[in-house]
Order: sequence, then structure tokens, then C-alpha cells
Amino acid sequence: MSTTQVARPITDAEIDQLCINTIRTLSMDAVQAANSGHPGTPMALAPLVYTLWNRVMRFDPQDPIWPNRDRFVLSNGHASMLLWSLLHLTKTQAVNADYEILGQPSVTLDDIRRFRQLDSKAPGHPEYHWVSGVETTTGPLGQGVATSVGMAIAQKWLAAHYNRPGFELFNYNIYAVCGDGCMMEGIASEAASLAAHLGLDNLCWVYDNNHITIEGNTRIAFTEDVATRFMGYGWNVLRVGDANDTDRIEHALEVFRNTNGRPTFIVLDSHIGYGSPHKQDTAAAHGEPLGEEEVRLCKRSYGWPENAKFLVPGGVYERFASGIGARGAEARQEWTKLFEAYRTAYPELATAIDQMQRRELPAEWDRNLPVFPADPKGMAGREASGKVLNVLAQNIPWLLGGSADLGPSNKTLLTDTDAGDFQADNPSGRNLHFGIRENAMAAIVNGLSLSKLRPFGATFFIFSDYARPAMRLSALMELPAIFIFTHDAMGDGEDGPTHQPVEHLASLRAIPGLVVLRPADANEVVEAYRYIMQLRHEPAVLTLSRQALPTLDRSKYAPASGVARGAYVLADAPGGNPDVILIASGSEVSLAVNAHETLLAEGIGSRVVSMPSWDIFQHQTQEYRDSVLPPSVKARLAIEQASTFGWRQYVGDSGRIIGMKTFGASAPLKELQRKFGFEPDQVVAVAKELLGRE
Ligand SMILES: Cc1ncc(C[n+]2csc(CCOP(=O)(O)OP(=O)(O)O)c2C)c(N)n1
Ligand SMILES: [Mg+2]
Repeated sequence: MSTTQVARPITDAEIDQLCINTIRTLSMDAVQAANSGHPGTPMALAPLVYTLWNRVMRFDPQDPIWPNRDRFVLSNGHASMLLWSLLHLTKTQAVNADYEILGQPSVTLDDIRRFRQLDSKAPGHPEYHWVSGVETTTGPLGQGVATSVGMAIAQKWLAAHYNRPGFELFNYNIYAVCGDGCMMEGIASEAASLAAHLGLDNLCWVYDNNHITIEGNTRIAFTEDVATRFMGYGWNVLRVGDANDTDRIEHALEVFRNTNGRPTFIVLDSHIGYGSPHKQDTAAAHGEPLGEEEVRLCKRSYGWPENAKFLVPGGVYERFASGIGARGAEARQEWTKLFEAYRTAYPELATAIDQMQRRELPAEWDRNLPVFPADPKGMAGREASGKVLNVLAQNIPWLLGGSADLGPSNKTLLTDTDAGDFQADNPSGRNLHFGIRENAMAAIVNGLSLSKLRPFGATFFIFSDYARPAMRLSALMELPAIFIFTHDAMGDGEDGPTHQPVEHLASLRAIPGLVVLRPADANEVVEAYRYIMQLRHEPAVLTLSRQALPTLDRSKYAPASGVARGAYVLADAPGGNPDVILIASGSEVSLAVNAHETLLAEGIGSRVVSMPSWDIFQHQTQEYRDSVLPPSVKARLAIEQASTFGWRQYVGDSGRIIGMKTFGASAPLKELQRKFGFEPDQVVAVAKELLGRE
């Protein structure tokens, strides 16, 4: 297969063209074989990605996780065949979850032949974790470019903290390729605005300006002047009028590298399905196979053997090896030497970099975590969170983050005097100000996490909806990102139903692999953080109350360390034989405890189960789960100021749920608690009903 039937190239330009056409034809053949996929954009953008990878990027295919590599984000993820072709042709190596290089290729020609098939390393869209060399999962348009802003922030931050005179350890760039879809999505606008504000001159987006989306020409829905928009944000805007002009592309990328103080946006005019006699410049080239005959005609137009399939002509692998392969290897080897010298000069900083890369925590990361004394008045969840976060920030130097303009309410500001604010003129700051951009915030948090920092993002729980698409990707990518959501129920009563989450817990609990925690008091907040910080491959959501919650007396009730098991018996019936089980989370736990005491005084044995996390509980042994919720006890009552959706699994058919079946209302919290049944008397009444003791 690898012997050439193509006219033997002589000049450099001819070899370049051969490589470009290899990317094009592999893409067409793979889509044709899969009978699904997106051929047109890879055909158009092959010259771009070839130029970027083989002439410009510092990336070593032998070590695709080398920390100072340039990052490549394919935000128009449907064009995944570009990436599979590149990873294959550069012979990029596979890496496992323990960050070991396995000595086998990331993407084989067989994977490409089995594009979009089960277990192929050439899936439909770029999947981080699944295919080595993919820097972030893309497919939901706009996410990739927004994530790239997080990567760019991370590079600036790493450079500010770890570079030293003579040791420029971190100086990499971030390249993202995007299309009309990404440009239309709001998340890209949020991210672009912030990127320019922060002066991220390490960030370059290339916009595939082909005027085509699925429904046809962009004139039907997208007629804005994108270039002017980006100028308005403050980007350096360049234009390359011909996507086949590799010299102009290279020049534009050089201008990017020499631009200081602002990110670069390259408008690249291209022809989707380039070379296809019947489909070029039409939506038909976007998302379906070209057809056998059209593939042949395209190959003819490229001067390619018409019937050859999955052909990699002689000289192509070698061209990549002497381009990105040689440049990347040299850059990495130099860096490795530099890092060894750095290790001698700055051993502590080097250790920190090592730990970060492996997602390990520094020694004594949980030093000085507070223990809160019992207090009936107590403390708001967000207040406790702020205290814990600030202690953790002192112990974990690469913990950083911020809020979408709600820092003072979310209590997420790192007040330690040297934390500082991340700004263009202070890239070492650990307080990020995302502005009111929750969508981009969550994607940026992913970008920071992909860069091995430990990031958090925050807003009111109600607005987690705006962050959810990127949070879904955090889970899919198995990133230990942290989302801190305060005002988690009706605590902000007077703000009314627009500000009162109802379905959000259910919705986030439904995301596979996302750990959702709703702690009941200040000490559960501590334990929730203790659990979250040790996660290496799962994102976590912490939902916290706005209002003060009693700090439970842990000498009377079970210790808060039970949080680590997702649910635990907080208070029990005499002899551990409950008539009824009250299960609650967050602000409703102290309510359950109140009801429990009343029931006890009336001779009814109740058990209170604090259940901060369904997800963690579901991962415990059956034996443990049965010890908390004995199958023989059918009288069960769940209490949670949120949608009842899903609670049936814990209370069973004969159980009851005090929760929300409607939106909330605008009124002081106390009135809302009465209206919606979140008062001790009502809990007691339902418990008695369950036992037939009205
Ligand atoms: C958030 C989101 N909405 C919709 C889609 C479905 N979709 C995939 S590609 C596409 C059209 C994209 O057009 P463009 O970015 O211009 O890509 P091109 O066809 O030019 O490669 C759409 C609507 C998606 N992947 N993500
Ligand atoms: Mg397009």
C-alpha cells in the first residue's frame, strides 16, 4: 500500500503537495468506507494543517504530552479526519492513563480504515483520553475555541510562576481551527472577548471562512462581518485569501508569533470539498460521503491514482519525520536538558511541575483544614467553602479559579495577599475574573485542567445551565475540574423563581462521571473538598447554601467524614433499628435532624441519612449501601429542596418525597419553606403518615 503510484515528486513544493493530498485522500477514503462523516472540510483545510504541523508547530510525535508542546485544537471537530491523518502520518505515539508512552502508534492506518467504527482510534470526533495527541474533545461547536482560551491562560500562568532567568520552560503557543459554526456559537464570542481582554498573544484561531454550513450558504443566517467583530474585541486580524497558499499561511502564522499583547485571528478563505467537480463549495461536501465516482474524480483532479485507497505514497512519512518530527524531537530534547538543569537549580519548583503533570497533590495538601465547632446558628455553605478554599490554595500552589462576576457572593475569592488577580499585566494571578460568561468559564476551566492546573469556576447554581455543555465535556474527558455553585436552593427567596434552581441537581446527577456533592453543614463542606481534591479523573460539582446552616454537633451525631461514602447514617434510632428513614441533603439535613429529635421524643425511632452525593454512594459496596438503607425498612422519606426526579430509587414505591414539583416563588425564605413543606412539623407529619400513625 505504501509504494507510490504517484509521479515521483522532485521539488519541496511537490512533496508538500503530495503530503497535503495524502491528508485529503485519506479523509475521503475513510468517510467513504464508513459511509458517514465529513469529507469536505478536511479536503479544504489539508494545506492549513499541513503547514501548521509540518512547518510551524513544536510538537514531538514521540512524546505527545511533553509539557512545552504547542497545542492544536480542532474546534470544528467534525473535520476529525484532519487530525487522524496528522496523528497517523506523524507517527504520534500512544500514551496511557498513567502518562506512559506505550511504544505503539496512536492512530494506525487500520484505525483510519475503520474510521467511526467501535474501538477504532479514529472515532467520529476528536476524543481526548481516547486518542493520544488529541488535546481536547470537540464536536459541540464553539467548545474547542473556548477551551483554547483556558489553555492560553494556563501557558501564561505557568510561565509567570515557573520560568526563571535562563529557564524559559513554558513558552508554547495554542492554535485552534474553527469554522462558521464555531463563529456563530455564543460561547466563542464570550471566550474571544475575554481572550482579547487578557491580551493572550499566545493564542491563534484560524477561521475556515467557507460560507457553508449544513443548511447551505451562510447567507441564509450569518451575514455579519466576522473580521470586524474580532477587531472590535481587540484581536489582531489577518486574512489569507487562498486556503491552498501554504506560503501565505506560513507567513500569517509567523505574524502571529511576532504579535505581542493580543491574540491573532486568521480569516482563511477556503472552498469546502476542494477539488470535487460536483460538490466543491456546496453543503453536500460537508457531512456525507462524496460517493465512489466523485471520489475518483477528486483524485483525478489531485493527480492521484483514481483507484488507490488509503494510499500513503513513498516520501510522505519521511516528509513529516524531517519536518515536525525532527523539529519536535530537537525542541523536546533541548527542553528536557533545560529541565534537568532547572531541577538542580530549583528543585522545589521542578517537583511541583512533576506533580502537576501527573495530577498529584503536593505533600500536606490538606494541612490546616478547619474543623468547625457545633453551632446552632451555624454558617452558610458558601462561607465555609470560602474558608476551606483559601486554606487549600495555600497548600496547593496551582489551585486557581474564579467566578463569573459573583466572586463576592460565591465566596470564591482567594484573599491570600499574594494570590492576585489574573490580568494581562499580572499573569501570575490566581483569581480569575471570567466576567459574566458562564458558558466560556466552564470551557476555560476545562482548558486549564487540560493544562494540568487545578481550576475551579463558580456562579449561582441556577446559572449552571449556562455552564453545563462544557461540564458535560469535563466528565467525558475525565478532567478533575471543580465547579462551585452557591445559592443552591431557595435560600435567595426574594429573588424568586428565576434564581431558584429546581431541576439542576437532577440534571447534573444525570451526567455520567460527574461527582455532585451537596454538603449539609460546614464540616461536610470540609469533607467534600477533601474528597474532591483527591479526584484525578472526575469533575466535581459542589452546591452550597446561601444561608447559614446549623453546624451539627458531631459529638452527638456521626462524623462528617461519612461524606466520602456519599451517604451515611448521621443520627439513628435507639439500637440502630429505625421505624422510618429520613434521607436528606444540604440545607434539608438539619431539618431532618430536627424532625428526628421530635419523633424520638414521641417514641418513634427514625434514622437520618445525610446523602451529599448520589454518585459517590452508588459506588459503595452493596453491603455498605444496605447498612445505610436497610432493605427491610420500607418507610422512607427523602427531603430535598429540588426536583423530586430520581428520588424514587432511594425511597421505593412506598416511600415519600418532600421536594419541588413546581418552580419556586418570590418571597422570604421562611415563607417559601412553609409553602413548599420544608418545615420540621411537616416532615414529622409525613413520617407519621408513612408509619400509619397520624
Ligand atoms: C453546538 C452544535 N450544534 C450543532 C452541531 C451540528 N453541526 C455539526 S457541523 C455543523 C455545521 C458547521 O458548519 P461549519 O462550522 O461552517 O463547518 P463546515 O461545514 O464549514 O466544515 C453543524 C450544525 C454541532 N456539532 N454542535
Ligand atoms: Mg463553514
